[in-house]
Amino acid sequence: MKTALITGATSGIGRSTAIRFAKEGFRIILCGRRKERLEELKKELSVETEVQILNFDVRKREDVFHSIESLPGDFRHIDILINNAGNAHGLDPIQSGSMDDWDAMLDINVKGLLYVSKAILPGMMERKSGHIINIGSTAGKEVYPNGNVYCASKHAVDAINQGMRIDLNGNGIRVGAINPGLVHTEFSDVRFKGDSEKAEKVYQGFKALQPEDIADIIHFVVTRPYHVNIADLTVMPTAQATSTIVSKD
Ligand code: NDP
Ligand code: 8X3
Repeated sequence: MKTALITGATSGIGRSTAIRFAKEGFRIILCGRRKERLEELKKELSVETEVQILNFDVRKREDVFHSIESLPGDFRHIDILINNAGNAHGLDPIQSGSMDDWDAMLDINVKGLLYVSKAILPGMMERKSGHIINIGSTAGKEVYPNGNVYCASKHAVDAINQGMRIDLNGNGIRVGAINPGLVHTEFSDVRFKGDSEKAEKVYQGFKALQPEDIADIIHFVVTRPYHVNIADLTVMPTAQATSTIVSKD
């Protein structure tokens, strides 16, 4: 039975991936800050598989390491790491952007991903096997108006994904990124700080990707034969051509 650790499992893409992995018989470690949601999901998925929860903020280095070191028995042998935790905070021109938003995006999307990877890599190196999937974004492939620092954080994920693959080459560890376009999750609620009307508008007038669509792709990627590494995959709704070109009713 393979063990997968999923960051950002309380919502959206991470939650759907956990549900899909449980159905497919993976042992799962659910991570996130919202403890109640983790406990609820653990209860739901424990019917199908073995589940552990780790309640930490990816920004807090020591908590990341303590949490991962606290894992019991078979859960310590992590085969698959889904680096998914992250969000956009704000959608403002650079000249009026909030520095707190900038800190949040760089600390969570970039440094948080690095801390979690650093805590898990020694085990993968020792076993000479493992699979790391970094959730990037189309925002890591192009820059759109007012996306500035979020786009920078996802361009960093793109660079880290390539860097990891280069540096880990020869160690039997697969590294790849999945870069989604518009996915209907809590992403825009977070970006617009709870303004649900604004958030819902983002997904109106076209069929956005659903978190289950990304979970399906993640499942496909991790179930390829071991010599096959999907290095970089971009997926958009059919209605989307670029970050700014979306065909709406
Ligand atoms: P959601 O807001 O639905 O989920 C975000 C998840 O990240 C939550 O589980 C949240 O958990 C977790 N998270 C956020 N901050 C922290 C933190 N400081 N420490 C630990 N966990 C944290 O959004 P999505 O599912 O859409 O986003 C998941 C990933 O997909 C992100 O990296 C995002 O950038 C990326 N993405 C999303 C797209 C979209 O259109 N939705 C498109 C392209 C990429 P909690 O708050 O409980 O800690
Ligand atoms: C999320 C997609 O277009 O809002 O990464 O940046 S977008």
